[in-house]
Amino acid sequence: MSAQDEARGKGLDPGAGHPSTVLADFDHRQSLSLNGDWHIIADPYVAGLLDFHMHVNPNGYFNDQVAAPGSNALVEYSFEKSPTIKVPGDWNSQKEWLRMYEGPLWYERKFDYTPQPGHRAFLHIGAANYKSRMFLNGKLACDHEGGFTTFDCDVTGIIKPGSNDAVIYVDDTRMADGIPTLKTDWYNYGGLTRDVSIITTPQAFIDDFDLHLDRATRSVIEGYVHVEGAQAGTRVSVSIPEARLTATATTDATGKAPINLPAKNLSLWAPGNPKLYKVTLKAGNDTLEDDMGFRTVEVQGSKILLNGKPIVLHGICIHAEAPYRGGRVNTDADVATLFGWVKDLNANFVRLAHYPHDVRMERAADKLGILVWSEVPVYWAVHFDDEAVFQKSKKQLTEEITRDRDKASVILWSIANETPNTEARTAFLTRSAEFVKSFDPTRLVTAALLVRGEGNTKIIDDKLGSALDVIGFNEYIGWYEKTPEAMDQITWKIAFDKPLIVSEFGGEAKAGLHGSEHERWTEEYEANIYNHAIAMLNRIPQLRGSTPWILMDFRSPVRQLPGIQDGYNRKGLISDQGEKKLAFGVLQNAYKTGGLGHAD
Ligand code: GCB
Repeated sequence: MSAQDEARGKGLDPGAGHPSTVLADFDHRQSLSLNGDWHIIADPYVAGLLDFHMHVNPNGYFNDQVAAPGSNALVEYSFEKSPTIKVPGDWNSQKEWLRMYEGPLWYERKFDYTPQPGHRAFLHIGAANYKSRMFLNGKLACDHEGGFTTFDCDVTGIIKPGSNDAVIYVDDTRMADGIPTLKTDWYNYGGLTRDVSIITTPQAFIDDFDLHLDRATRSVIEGYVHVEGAQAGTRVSVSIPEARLTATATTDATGKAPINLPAKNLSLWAPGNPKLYKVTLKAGNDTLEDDMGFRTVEVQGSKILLNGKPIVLHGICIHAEAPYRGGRVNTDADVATLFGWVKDLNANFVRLAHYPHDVRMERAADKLGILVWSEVPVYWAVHFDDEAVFQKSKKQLTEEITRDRDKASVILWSIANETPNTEARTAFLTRSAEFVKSFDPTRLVTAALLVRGEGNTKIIDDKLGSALDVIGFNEYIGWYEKTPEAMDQITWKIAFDKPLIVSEFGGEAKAGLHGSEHERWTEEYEANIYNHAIAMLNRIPQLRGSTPWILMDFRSPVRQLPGIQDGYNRKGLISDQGEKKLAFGVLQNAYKTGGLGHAD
């Protein structure tokens, strides 16, 4: 049990805290940035929350007390006198003494705010890894679990004119029953790793919407607009001025207004034509703008159709690891570097592994015409037999989809990566797939599966495949088994008439280390794996896409080999310092010549 659970058990503010929400299209809302310096107190013994008998301490750090000058009050902490770190940013990369720290840590800052009459205010958190509690002016605004999804806390009732005091408790203790669980092959960067802001909305406002092109005719934009706090019968409009289109509707008792907008002559979004329209949504006093592309994606037999035409996905996996500086991707510059490399690779697709990334990634993909596989960190051996864990995964999927269903680039929701083939796992993930299909029926559901082998035959028959639209599979022949040359003898047996994406393959190389193509860790060895893998994978007729592992080297505590790994997984095509390895050129060339996968 974590300290947070302990505190919850002891009833910290019972009933006072409320759950977070996710505001669709939050990045087009009026906002006050709270990025910048925040005071921090690392609190491994949770002194800021619990007293010596583990009862909630009513004078916890969330009160942000200051002993008045000259007073004799006992206050055993001071945010004011504590060091600061930057938000957004994990704590590990910013202070040497926090490099390996995993546990609770408090953030504090003050800000001025002028509430607007008739408006609501939300504390927006781009990501807080892993559990967090948001306090404003000493009151609990909301709590949240999940380190990579974006969320918003309604602070309308507690924000005040003038100076406000925000205190945020973030605990990145890895949890057996968390998502992800205790073990991952990535670094557990703790803290407020993405933007933090205050978002202002009208009292009744558009909090969620789904507007997509219908698959059957590609000439109607259908979906809904949801208005939070609306009275039934509130008028809603959706317009696309450039295409001279407008639809109106009214909300029902739940605040939902169905949209059906005939839209015959839209220029359809696709790689090569990343056309975005300005879309204006109105409801009562609220106006929200978005930049949206319109396209369809579907499966026909073993093909993937984009706007009705078969497509081959030339992709690459990306972790949210910031190039050159480490830590998490959270700036426009990070995103520009990563997508610059993706373009250079001649790719049209990315797998954003293994968790939801900063929204800047999907926004950039929308603009650049790059298709996206988006994933939740149901990774390896999460506790599939625990209903509470299923509910956590469902919540993360809900948050991820609510945030990104307005992005044309996102075509695949991935519900898991490399999970053990057990009955409990299959039941859990079949439910996840069903949930995603009902929550967003316009996109495709996938997962990265493991492959089994019998001699030189590789078999993809994991039962979970039945629940998926597109089957992802990871294979590491030449690295974790056999030799690169052994791939020449491999044949494939696929149990499903469905599209396949090879969601990972590769091997490690230290940038600048050269030698024979048979010598592990050299650039030549990694390139050799790519050469043989491309030839082998092309023998799978229904291979519709590829996302080799991985664009850039990334930090991982399970990669210890001194002089080579030094705490990094070196399977990047590019080092964390931007050096391209030989394998980059191999894949770049394959993608240029259309030489990996088949559209039909
Ligand atoms: C995998 C995992 C990925 C690892 C990679 C590796 O199969 O999905 O997260 O980093 O292998 O390098 O072993």
